[in-house]
Amino acid sequence: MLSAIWCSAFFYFFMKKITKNTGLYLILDRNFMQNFKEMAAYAVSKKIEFLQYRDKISDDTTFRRNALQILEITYRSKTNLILNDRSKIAKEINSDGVHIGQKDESYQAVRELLPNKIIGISTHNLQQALAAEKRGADYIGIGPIFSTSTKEKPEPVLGLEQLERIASKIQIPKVAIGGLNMDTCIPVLKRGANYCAIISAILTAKNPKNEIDIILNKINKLNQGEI
Ligand code: TZP
Ligand code: MG
Repeated sequence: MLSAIWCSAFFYFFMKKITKNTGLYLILDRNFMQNFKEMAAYAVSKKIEFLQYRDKISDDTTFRRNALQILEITYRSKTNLILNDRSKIAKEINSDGVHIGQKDESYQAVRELLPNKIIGISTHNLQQALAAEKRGADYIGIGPIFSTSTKEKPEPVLGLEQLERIASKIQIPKVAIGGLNMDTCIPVLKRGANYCAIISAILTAKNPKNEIDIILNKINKLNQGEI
């Protein structure tokens, strides 16, 4: 009995949690890069709360290898490693969570597989957002906020007003996505999102680390009420 309590306390201590502060949610997308280690290490050094590995092209073996390389860097840190889809690999390697879309594996199946992990669900309208919250998602993605060429066949653009309307009715953390960059991230956070998820604006920047620094500085200023 006592050892069971110690065991749960141990896991509770090491389980990562979402702070629901405002922040950056960096997505390392295989289409834009092959060497993830440097960016993962930078994300950890900057205490970025979410790092997602998104890979629509690799087979499971390559996906697992890349995800493990990133996990080796994030697992002792404050950075949560979220895998896009592939919940079985998330289970195998013990990542911090999984992100699923509306047409991916069912939330219920993923929750059964990963009862204590972070599960995020992409949503594209208020109805989907409310449904995701009710099912028990740990956070929702809301998007695309602005137009993006990163995602194939994106849903219609929501814009800031729709974002605000959806965000105001949802209690769990909200991750805005789609066309976000150093200029659009702050307006999105001001409209009620907790995190800006960014792919191309960072990964295609001449100096991705510098881009991250600029965005984090702006978020810091926002948190301090300076902007
Ligand atoms: N879901 C909605 S928009 C999007 C995803 C995965 C792509 C976002 O990429 P970018 O380059 O930050 O616009
Ligand atoms: Mg998906």
